[in-house]
Amino acid sequence: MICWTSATTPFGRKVRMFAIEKGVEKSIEWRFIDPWNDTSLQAHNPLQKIPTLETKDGMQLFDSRVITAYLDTLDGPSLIPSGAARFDNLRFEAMADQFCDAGVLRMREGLRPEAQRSPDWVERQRGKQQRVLDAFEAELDKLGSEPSLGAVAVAAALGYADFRFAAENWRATRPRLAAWHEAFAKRASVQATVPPGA
Ligand SMILES: N[C@@H](CCC(=O)N[C@@H](CS)C(=O)NCC(=O)O)C(=O)O
Repeated sequence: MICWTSATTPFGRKVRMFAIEKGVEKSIEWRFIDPWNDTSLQAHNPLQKIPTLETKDGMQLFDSRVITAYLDTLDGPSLIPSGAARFDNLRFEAMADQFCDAGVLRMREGLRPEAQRSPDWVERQRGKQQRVLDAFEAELDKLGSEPSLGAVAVAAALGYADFRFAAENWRATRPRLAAWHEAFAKRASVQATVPPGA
């Protein structure tokens, strides 16, 4: 299998952590690219976004949620529980991914010429991020300490918060989440995927 990703994308980091926890990372060739400029990715994903996974059967899978769902079907322990816990996990993944979506939008807005930037738009995205972090703190009991889909997704989002928005100090008002992250971040899957310079 081939996965197009980068060293800094939080969505790709979630997929890499998931693959490590699942025990399938070595069956994937990880190709780091710049999705903003590398149009060759369009041959695999019309959206030209990372992560994109090509399976052994030649399926081109995206986005990251489809990739984690696929990887979970491979040999190895399932990281997505069944029953009600399944939807807790999918919900955590949705919140974590959209935390990162909001972050990417903020980052990209900051790269536009100053006269074209919208402070309202940035604030709207920042508000989404703050509410997601509050929801993580409030719902932590459902997350647990095992390396589930939800846990990996939340760890990727918090890693992204530390990487891009460290000055906002998410830990200051979320002590339970901070303790959870400190423990989870000791896992090899988290350590092996830290973005360069983070
Ligand atoms: N919902 C997507 C988001 C992927 C995404 O936004 N990736 C960014 C990099 S962090 C990207 O490839 N952006 C290129 C673009 O939007 O053209 C997922 O979960 O995979």
